Amino acid sequence: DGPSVAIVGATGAVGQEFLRVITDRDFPYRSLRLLASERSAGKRLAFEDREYTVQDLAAPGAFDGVDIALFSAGGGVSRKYGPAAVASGAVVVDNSSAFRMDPDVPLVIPEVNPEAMANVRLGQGAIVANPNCSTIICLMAATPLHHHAKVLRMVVSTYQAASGAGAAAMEELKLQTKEYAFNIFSHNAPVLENGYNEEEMKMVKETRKIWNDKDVKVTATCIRVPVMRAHAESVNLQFEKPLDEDTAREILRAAPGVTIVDDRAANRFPTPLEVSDKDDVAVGRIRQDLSQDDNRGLDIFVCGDQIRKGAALNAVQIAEMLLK
Ligand code: A2P
Ligand code: 11C
Repeated sequence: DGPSVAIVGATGAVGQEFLRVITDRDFPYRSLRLLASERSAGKRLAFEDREYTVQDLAAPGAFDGVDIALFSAGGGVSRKYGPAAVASGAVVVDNSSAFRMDPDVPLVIPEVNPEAMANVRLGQGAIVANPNCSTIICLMAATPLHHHAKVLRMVVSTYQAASGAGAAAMEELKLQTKEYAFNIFSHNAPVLENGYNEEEMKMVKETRKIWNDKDVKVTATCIRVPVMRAHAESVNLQFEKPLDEDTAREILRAAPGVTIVDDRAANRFPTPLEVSDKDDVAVGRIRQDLSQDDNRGLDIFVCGDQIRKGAALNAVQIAEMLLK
């Protein structure tokens, strides 16, 4: 029982994680179709006591009978094949940036803005966009604080894992660790006219859309570090109302999908390694920002698994909402 599911980009880093998350969460499905490029067509993949043959996404009828299509094969693939999946009646949960800023497409973090999906129904073709991983990981921790004291301005600095650039980049990090180990570099996304790179601008624009707040000020600096699969982010928040750090800690303790790791005495705080393969985003270094008056600022440090909550888990949670 359950929906008929297709995974587009099934051979990739996120595609493979979709499968693990489906198993871990016992996501119900009637049938499963694994789609990738013609390079992988014919490849056999074992999953949950069955063997599947990877099919060519470009073959006719790739989406016939599909209820939910989880896309993670890059923006170009989503733009090219997403509309065909929608036309055949599927709800596309798209992990790429292709449709995120389209005003008709909900951009959803289930713990943050589930209401954005109110008009999406299984059986009526539609696209739901998964935000960028850095945005998801940041907003998992920042949103509960925002709801309490209203963020006016947010300054983010990221330390991003290789996984965000795909399976090939993870392999490259393994092979070339000697070169990467003693260095970090500015995120590989193209740099725009205003000096920001695309990854940084995603954080700015997606936060405004997800919070439905066109006035919130956001700035970001995105850096790639030699870490395999979890992003770390330093987040500075400026609030409209005062928020003391003890209250912030209580709010975060109650926040779904968030774990506090904040042991000052033992100098134990979130690390990318510890959150790898975990669902929750870890938050620590929770402290009042000294540079702001009247408890109107906080600094926090968050880590989250880029492939999991930053991509596959968030998308499967969106799919679960469709089943309710
Ligand atoms: P393939 O393995 O056949 O190249 P990653 O993000 O880890 O690099 O993975 C990218 C995923 O997207 C892979 O599953 C890859 O399939 C798939 N993909 C890339 N380009 C295309 C394409 N033109 N058509 C279908 N799938 C594609
Ligand atoms: C990274 N955030 O870590 C990127 C990867 O818009 O979904 C995913 C890009 C996106 O490099």
